[in-house]
Amino acid sequence: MNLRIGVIGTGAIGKEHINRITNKLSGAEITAVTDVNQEAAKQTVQDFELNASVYPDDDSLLASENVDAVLVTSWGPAHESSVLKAIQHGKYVFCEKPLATTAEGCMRIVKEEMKTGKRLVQVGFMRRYDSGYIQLKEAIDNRAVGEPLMIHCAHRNPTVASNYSTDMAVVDTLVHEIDVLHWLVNDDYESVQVIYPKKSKNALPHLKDPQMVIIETKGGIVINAEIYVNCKYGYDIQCEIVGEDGVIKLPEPSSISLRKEGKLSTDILMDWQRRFAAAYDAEIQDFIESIRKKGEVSGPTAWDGYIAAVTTDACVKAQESGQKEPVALQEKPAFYQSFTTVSK
Ligand code: NAI
Ligand code: ISE
Repeated sequence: MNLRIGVIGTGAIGKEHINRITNKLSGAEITAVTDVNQEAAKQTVQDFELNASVYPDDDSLLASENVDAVLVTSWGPAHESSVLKAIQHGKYVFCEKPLATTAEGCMRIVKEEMKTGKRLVQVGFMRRYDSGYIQLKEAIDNRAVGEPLMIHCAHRNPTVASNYSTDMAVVDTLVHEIDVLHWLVNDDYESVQVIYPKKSKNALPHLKDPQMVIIETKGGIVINAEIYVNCKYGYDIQCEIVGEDGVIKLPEPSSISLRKEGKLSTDILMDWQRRFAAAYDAEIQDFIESIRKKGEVSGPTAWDGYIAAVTTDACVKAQESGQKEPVALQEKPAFYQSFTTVSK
C-alpha cells in the first residue's frame, strides 16, 4: 500500500513536492491537502488531478485516518506548530526549512520527538542529497585532500522578491550552507561574523546585498560564505574546500558546451527548482522509503534544524553588532548521536 501523504501549504515548493510524489517518485500518494488559502489548495487538487481531500486546517488534516505522513511546506513561522501537532498525532513529518523560526522552537520539537522514542521528523536540507555535495563528503571522509583548512563558498540568486529583508540572507538563504558545511567537515561551528561589502545597484534600498559571512569551526576551519541575491546572471552555488594536500570543488551542473560565433559557452541554471531537482527527488524518496522499510525517517534531523537555527540566530546578531558572535549549542542528546549522515 502506498504511504498516504498530507501536504500543509500548497505554495511554490508544496506544489513542486506534490508533483514529484504524484508523477516521478514511487511508494506514496497525496491523499490530503490544506492551505490557509483554501482556493489555492482546491486549485492544486484540480491541477494535479489528485484523489485527495481538502481540509480547512492542519488540525483536521492531521486528525485524518487517511494520512500517514505530512509535508510541512507552509511559511516558516507556521512550521513549529504544525510539526509539534504532527508528532502528537504520531504522524511522520517532512518539514521544509526552517524547522522553526527560533532555536527555542526547534528545541521544543526535539523534545517532543524524543518523547516518542523514534525519529518522526526529517528537515528539508536537500543539499545532503545532491550528488556534488555527496562527492565532496566522500572525498573529505577519504582524506583526499588531508585536513580541510578553509572553505570558500557562494550562494547567488538572480533576484529576490521585494519583501526579502537583510536578515533573510542568512535565515532563508545561507541556512543551506550552514546545514551542509558542518555535515561535510563533521565539525561544529564556533563563531560567525558578517561583513557588508559595497552594495549592489541591483538591490532594493532596504536590502544589504551582497553580504559576506565568516564562520569559524571548533576545529579551526575558516569558511567565507558570500550571499548575493541580486546577482542577475543565474542561480549559482559554489563551494571549494582547501585542504592540506589539495583543493576540491563542487561540480557545476552538467550542461552541453556550445561552440558558436567565436565563443565556447555552457548554460547557468536560473532557479533553485532546477538546480536541486534531483536532490529534492532523492530526499522525498528517502522519506517515503525509510518510513515504509524501517518505520522511521532518516536524513537531516530535528537536531540539524536546531543547529541551523542557533547558527542563523548568531548570524543575525552579527549582522547587527558587526562583531564576531559565538555559536552556543546545547549538548547533542544521545537520541540523535547516530544520525549524522544521510543514508544512501
Ligand atoms: P509560498 O509562499 O509559495 O507558499 C507557502 C504556502 O503556505 C502559501 O500557499 C500559504 O498560503 C501557505 N500557508 C501559510 N501559512 C499556512 C498555514 N498556517 N497553514 C497552511 N498553509 C499555510 O512559499 P514557498 O516558496 O513554497 O516556501 C515554503 C517553505 O519552503 C518556506 O519555509 C521556505 O523557506 C521553504 N523553501 C525551501 C526551499 C528549499 O530549497 N529547500 C526552496 C523554497 C522554499
Ligand atoms: C529559498 O527559500 C531557498 O530555500 C533557496 O534554496 C535559496 O536559494 C533562496 O535564497 C531562498 O530564498
